[in-house]
Amino acid sequence: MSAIESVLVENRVFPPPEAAVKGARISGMKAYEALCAEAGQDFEGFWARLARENLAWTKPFTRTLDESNAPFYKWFADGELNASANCLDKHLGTPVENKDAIVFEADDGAVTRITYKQLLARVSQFANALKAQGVNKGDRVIIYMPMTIEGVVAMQACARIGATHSVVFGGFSAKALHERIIDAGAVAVVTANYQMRGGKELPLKAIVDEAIAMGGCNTLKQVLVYMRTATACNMVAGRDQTFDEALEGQSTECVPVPVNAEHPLFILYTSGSTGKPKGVQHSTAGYLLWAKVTMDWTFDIKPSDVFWCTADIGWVTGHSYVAYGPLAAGCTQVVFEGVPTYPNAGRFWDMIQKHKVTVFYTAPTAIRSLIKAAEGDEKVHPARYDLSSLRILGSVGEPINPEAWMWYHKHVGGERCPIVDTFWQTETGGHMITPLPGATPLVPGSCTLPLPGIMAAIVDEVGKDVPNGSGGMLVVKRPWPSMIRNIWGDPERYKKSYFPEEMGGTYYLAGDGAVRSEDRGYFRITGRIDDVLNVSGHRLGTMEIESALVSMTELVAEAAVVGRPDDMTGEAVCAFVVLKRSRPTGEEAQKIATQLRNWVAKEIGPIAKPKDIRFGDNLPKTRSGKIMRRLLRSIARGEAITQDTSTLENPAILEQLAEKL
Ligand code: 6R9
Repeated sequence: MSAIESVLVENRVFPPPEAAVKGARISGMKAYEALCAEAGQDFEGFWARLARENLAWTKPFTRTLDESNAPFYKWFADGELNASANCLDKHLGTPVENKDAIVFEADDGAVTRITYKQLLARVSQFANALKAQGVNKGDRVIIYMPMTIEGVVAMQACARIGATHSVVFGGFSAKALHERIIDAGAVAVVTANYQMRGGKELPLKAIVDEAIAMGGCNTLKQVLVYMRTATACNMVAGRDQTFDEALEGQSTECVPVPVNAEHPLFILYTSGSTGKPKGVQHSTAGYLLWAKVTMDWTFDIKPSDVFWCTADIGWVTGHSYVAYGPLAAGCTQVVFEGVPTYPNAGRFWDMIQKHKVTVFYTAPTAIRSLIKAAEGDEKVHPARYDLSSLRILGSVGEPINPEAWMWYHKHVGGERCPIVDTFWQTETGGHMITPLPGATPLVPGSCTLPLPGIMAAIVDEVGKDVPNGSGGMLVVKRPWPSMIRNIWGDPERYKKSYFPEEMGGTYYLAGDGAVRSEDRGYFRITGRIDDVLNVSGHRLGTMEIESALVSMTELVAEAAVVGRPDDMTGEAVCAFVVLKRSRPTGEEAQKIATQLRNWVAKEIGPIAKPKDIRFGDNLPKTRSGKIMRRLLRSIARGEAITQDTSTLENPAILEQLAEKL
């Protein structure tokens, strides 16, 4: 049975264990329903209450929601605050100040701890260093860092002085970095000499140099380099400084700069359905509010918790649930530099045991690969570790198939930990649809119900609700504080991408298909409805990969990229390629495929490498020259073509493309 089929017939229900309900911040479905009712009756009052209770304001807001220029919504717009002060300073003088904020485990297993008070000093000192480099409120700073305490420090330091950060995932290529430096108009890049992953030392600074050498980074003045390893790297005099040089003589005190609630805290680039990545712009107050509240609600965070989110700070999950949420919530969190399979596939279980992790949040793709490893080698099976500290498990990034859910529940959670399958996106800032650990009965493979205040629905093309049991498009009918505010520098694209006119222009369109169950009204995400793939929880635009392939101008004439289901990575990238030379076969085809894969890795990053590559003399096209992608999707899945091919100009091509390398 395929994953999708088994979800359709899923009828197992797991009510929250009594121990999870008792003492939960949202205890029982009645408590959840009461919050939903509060939001339903007085929408603005509900959000205003949360914003007053959960954030420290230097200037209180008087107006909650401004819809006068929809869909450019403003929240708490006349209020002022500082995000870093809300994560660090607010704990001063409380029992939190001397507890560990971060327990950092390096790739090689070395552990470093830092208390809230020490972290505040580090962030303040780095903020002063940024100021000394001429970085001002409103400036953009690119952060291209490994998973380290320093990565979090850099983000918090930007927030402290009101600079807008844009973190670029350390696995992205020089070209991707170059594009983001220019689009954001960054004044500084914060990076490291190298990063350590799976025992290997991988360059970062060299990639920054390569990106800058591509030219056009006219706004960029400074590069700050964290020396993660002892290996020297190229330093450009007058432009580059090590952290030690930049921090030298800087005070460990820095008054946080109050910013307007709507001030852009960060820009994070993500794939859309066209070739150019979208710079998703987030606010300060609304964003931070939801990062904090979802820590409390979804993860039921208590002062005694040890929270571990395995996401990299290069993704939105690493923003909301590493760099901001856990600190705003005042818990201890684990930050991990390495990979789940080094030195062996028991690494996660070993770390949970060692650090007594209580709330663990990871991605289905990691779970699936660890299941496979555990089935092949009993030594890395979670049963070999003491995971009794765990009380809540989380999943994010892609749909979790019920088989993986059941394994996670049984072997990691010991059948006692609720699993929160959190649906959300870069654009939503924080969780949208998710179970609550002390309230929601769980159904494997379903993200269940929207959080209070999130007016999610499933509609047809014109925005009309579809009945439960029928598939449609996932929308959010009312704005919410942590929503995307703009696409950096492209308000038209913001409107066009997310607020379709046909639906009235104010519904937020998530870009995912979904269906609600007939019995409980539970949401299940069925996958993207646009040309975006989800590979191992990472969003990739098919157009981005196509443009990377055709930019190999010597070799490639034309390329079309589609996705197909994959047991391990959720979806896999399949590229259909027409070369400028004759169609290769056999060993030669293999060689060219490798060349193309390496090129894509260089242009975008290794995560975008096509798994399947097929060569054709041409692509299936209509008489008007349009590529028929639905046919390519069937071929990629290895399905027989049942669609109407009468408009196809060159039907013979289908057989050729169906040939595997
Ligand atoms: C947080 C994050 C967003 C896309 C989203 C959807 C998929 C995320 C999911 C899920 C099913 C879940 N997605 N969580 N699908 N169940 N629990 O992943 O952000 O990288 O922007 O990806 O991921 O397709 O639209 P982002």
